[in-house]
Amino acid sequence: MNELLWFSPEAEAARRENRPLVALESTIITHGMPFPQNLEMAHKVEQIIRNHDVCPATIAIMDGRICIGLTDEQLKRLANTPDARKLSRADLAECLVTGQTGATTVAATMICARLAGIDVFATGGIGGVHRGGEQSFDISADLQELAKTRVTVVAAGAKAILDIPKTLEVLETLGVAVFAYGQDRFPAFWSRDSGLAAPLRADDPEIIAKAHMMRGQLGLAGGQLVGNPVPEDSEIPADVITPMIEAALSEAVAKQISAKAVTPFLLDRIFELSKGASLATNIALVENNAQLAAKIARHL
Ligand code: PSU
Ligand code: MN
Repeated sequence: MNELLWFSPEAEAARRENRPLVALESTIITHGMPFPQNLEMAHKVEQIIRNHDVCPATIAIMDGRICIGLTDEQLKRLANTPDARKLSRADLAECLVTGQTGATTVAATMICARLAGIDVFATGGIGGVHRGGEQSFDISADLQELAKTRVTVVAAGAKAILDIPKTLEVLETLGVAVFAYGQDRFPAFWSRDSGLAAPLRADDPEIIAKAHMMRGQLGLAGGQLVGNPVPEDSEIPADVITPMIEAALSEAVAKQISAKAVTPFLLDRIFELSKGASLATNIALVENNAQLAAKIARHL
């Protein structure tokens, strides 16, 4: 395993000094945002975590190894690799063996964070049950991973491109702890309110950290999902974003987009349809999630 896991100098130093780390995913960089905003976002989010005296560790597969933390050069290279693989549990091993460059989704980032002993992970939004999932069976492997791997994931909820009620039902079935942070309702990525009650509410990062450790003590597999609402001044009202989501979804059906391509296609179309407004919100909420993840990590 030591040969497979590569720690950036910064992450290595944090480990040696027993300082907390927060994992960050890389699919958001390669498949979630256009260049150069993706690189700017990645740098900014890492800096936010450092400002809390916590070490950021962006995770990706490069040069046949699992990189826990990326140097500036590696981050730049990844943000400029448009054909990087989008990796989940199913294809992580094959990518390592073939030596390709791979970006990790929520699921793959959780696996790698666990291997590296990192408990907290910040991202934008998680994958979930797609609309029409009862027909297509398109359910993100992120949900299964939350059931299996003990990492606390801070996200702004699930996007309304998904079926949020079904996503919450599946998470409940799988025994995943799902919190809303600071409010009763589960957030919906661009908007603060999905209209659905969150199963759990947390107002204090320390409780989230303690619940994470208690799951470990109880021997419960699986992690926690913390839905952190986007800051009010960056929110896109539901009535503005909904028609764009509907348009993107119809296009995806017409073009018969399937499997791994669905989420990147929808994100890209909504970015275009909103003339970039969706991206500004996306960046603001990832920054907000990085703050909360750093606070949770400090309590662990
Ligand atoms: N949702 C977002 N932004 C993202 C993703 C999801 O709002 O960038 C990415 C994450 O990496 C997530 C993945 O783990 O898409 C889910 O893909 P799929 O739906 O194919 O499982
Ligand atoms: Mn899918």
